[in-house]
Amino acid sequence: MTRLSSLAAVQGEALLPGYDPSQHGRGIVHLGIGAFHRAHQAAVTDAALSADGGNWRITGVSLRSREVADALNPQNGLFTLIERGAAGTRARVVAAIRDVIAADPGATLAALCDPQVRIVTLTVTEKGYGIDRVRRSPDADDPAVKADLQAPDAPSGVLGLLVAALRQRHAAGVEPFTVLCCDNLPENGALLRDGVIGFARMVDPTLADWIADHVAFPSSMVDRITPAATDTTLAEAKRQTGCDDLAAVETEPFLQWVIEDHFPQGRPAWEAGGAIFVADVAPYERMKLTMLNGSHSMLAYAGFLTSRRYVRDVMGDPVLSVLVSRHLRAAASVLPALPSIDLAAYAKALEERFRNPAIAHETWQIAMDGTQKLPQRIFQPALAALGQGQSVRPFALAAAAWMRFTLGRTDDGRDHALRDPREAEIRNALAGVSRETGEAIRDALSGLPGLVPAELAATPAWRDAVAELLQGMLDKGVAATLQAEAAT
Ligand code: CS2
Repeated sequence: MTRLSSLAAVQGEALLPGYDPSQHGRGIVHLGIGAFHRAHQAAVTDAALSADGGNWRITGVSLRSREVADALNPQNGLFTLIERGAAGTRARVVAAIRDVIAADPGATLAALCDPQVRIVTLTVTEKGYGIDRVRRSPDADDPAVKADLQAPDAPSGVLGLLVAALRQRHAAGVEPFTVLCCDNLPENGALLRDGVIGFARMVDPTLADWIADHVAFPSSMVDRITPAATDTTLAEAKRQTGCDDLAAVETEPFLQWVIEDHFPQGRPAWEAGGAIFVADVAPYERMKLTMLNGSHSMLAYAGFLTSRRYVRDVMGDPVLSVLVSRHLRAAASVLPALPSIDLAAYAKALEERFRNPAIAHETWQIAMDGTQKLPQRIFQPALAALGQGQSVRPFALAAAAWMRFTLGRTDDGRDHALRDPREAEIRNALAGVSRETGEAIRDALSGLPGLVPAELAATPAWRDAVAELLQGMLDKGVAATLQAEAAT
């Protein structure tokens, strides 16, 4: 069978882009080209190119692995995007990606310095930035940050690459690009700005001032549930295009992208693909992190430990689904009211999305990187609940489930990997701690620097709820603890 590599080769029901890709130059470099980017920013950029044209095609970058480049480059960047909902499946071929650079810092830096590139977007995951989020500065312990500070002219990490590219552009009199963070971090643009300026200050203070004055870092909230592709994804792509497509992605029909409209060098007409432009993204970001991602993390740990492989299985379980609803209510109640958003309706829509029978989203996928996710998803909302005199128990349940997860064994005795960048620290913290004592485990994990806010860790209502729930999970098992909790 033919490999998907030109739009002319497509035979099937998949929709095609409304433009000729060869007529459009590149305007964007994207760092972190995984499935999420393809289902989200690439799809929206494709719609913008169809509606409004422009030289906005994307060079994708994988900082480490070759996998995506090996799949996409032989396909001239084309891939099939499969949207699966309860009502059916739709596919379209996306042509917004021009090429992919894999594990090649020199080529990445050259692309970032191209004067045609006016926007750099990023989805490198929470841990990928090398920013200490408590100090809001480059994390001196991060290996890439360390190496790049030693050799700032030959960088390979995110901060080092952005700073080196901005320096070269400045020296050559080329306008800087706009940096658009698309990771699930609160006020993600401002955080990345602090990281980039902090890094620049360590290597070239004048450059740091220039970046502060001239480079835009709009924040954005991104949302689309995108499981890792499987053989079923590739088989569906073949059915829809008549071609072999090794880079196909499947996702849900829903998509949200809320962006601060601050693009001094211009931007694609992303609104054509459904993006919403606002003056301040923070309330949207907080809503999504607290409600969607917070309940996701809770259900991922609770579900994984009780052998629920997919999110839809969790939602099909009467006990767990009650706890998801409870979590969503608790999360909504710590949020400020947003004009034009009904939080109860948002919660209902989220439950519907989690229930999507056509999406196989693994709880284990969401469970990874807990130390990077829980601060904004669980601990900050718990602090807000305390401040408002509300119960912290739903958040304590999520924290206890994560702590139980760090022990590396499910309720039915299967071992699992933690997949967390702080895994070694977690193991050290737990070494010598009794695996039978909730309080001891709670204290060991709460002591990881920068993880649980000190004020929360010191509050008796929080401490007691976490220890009690964790103790229940250790004594009676996770399932019985969840059942008792759902009955309260
Ligand atoms: C998930 C997110 O893996 C996770 O941690 O909570 O990737 C989630 O699916 C997306 O943020 C949805 O937009």
